[in-house]
Amino acid sequence: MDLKQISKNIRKSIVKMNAKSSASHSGTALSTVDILTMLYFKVMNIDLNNPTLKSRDKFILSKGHGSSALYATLAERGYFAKELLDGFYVDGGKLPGHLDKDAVPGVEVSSGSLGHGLSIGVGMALANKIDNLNSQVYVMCGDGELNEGSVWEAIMFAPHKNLDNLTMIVDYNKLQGYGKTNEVINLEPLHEKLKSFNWEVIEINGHNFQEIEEALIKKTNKPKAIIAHTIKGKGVSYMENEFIWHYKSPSKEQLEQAIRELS
Ligand SMILES: Cc1ncc(C[n+]2csc(CCOP(=O)(O)OP(=O)(O)O)c2C)c(N)n1
Repeated sequence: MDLKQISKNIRKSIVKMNAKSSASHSGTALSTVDILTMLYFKVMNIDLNNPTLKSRDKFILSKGHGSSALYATLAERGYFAKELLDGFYVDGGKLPGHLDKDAVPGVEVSSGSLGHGLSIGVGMALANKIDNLNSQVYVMCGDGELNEGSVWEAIMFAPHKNLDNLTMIVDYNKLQGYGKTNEVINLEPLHEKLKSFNWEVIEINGHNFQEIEEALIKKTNKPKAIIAHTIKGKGVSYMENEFIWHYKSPSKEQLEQAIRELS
């Protein structure tokens, strides 16, 4: 399986979807892609013949405004037909702008209001323990999302319940909705903070497949936090690290350039 090719396909779908619907959040979606690719194509225990099997691993995209990335990944993996991606965020379409678990196959949790995904993941991981299920729960949060106090309640609770079946991935792209994360509310020293809350903390380059895989499969006896250093807009030169692509939608010419670069 060529993970590099898969992630390129997903990135192409994302820019097409956002261009077609004039939607925001292209940069948001693009920073997550290599991690989503590794989860859905190599690491997670999922069965497309039985996608709601109780013992499946679960992924929650808590930064639900990056929905186009999860939809594109689920379609690439075969949860639904790729044609459905044309109905992203448009009248009559089947894929809502923010994630809705009741509308789209494979979406585990509705999100978009930031700050809730980790608490839901904690609940799922705790339920797996109670049910003696050997399943993993993965939650991806944005760095700006970590400004929400509710996230830190979940960060306190997970080690209290020894949730070694829970992984939080921080998509640390250093930008958020209104500026740079270190200027809005600085998270640093994030590694030390999470460690002091009794999490196992691993820092990686969130675009390096080997580092992503090693971090995801590493067994720990505590909840695991992966601080993934990423680039907002990764893969499309004019979007990389450019704050404005939190909001802008690619024009026809910009879409063509993006597709050329990703081909
Ligand atoms: C509770 C809540 N408050 C505010 C917003 C508006 N909002 C949407 S995206 C965003 C910034 C998120 O930044 P980050 O988590 O770093 O995600 P990124 O897009 O940079 O990956 C904000 C504040 C929201 N969706 N939910």
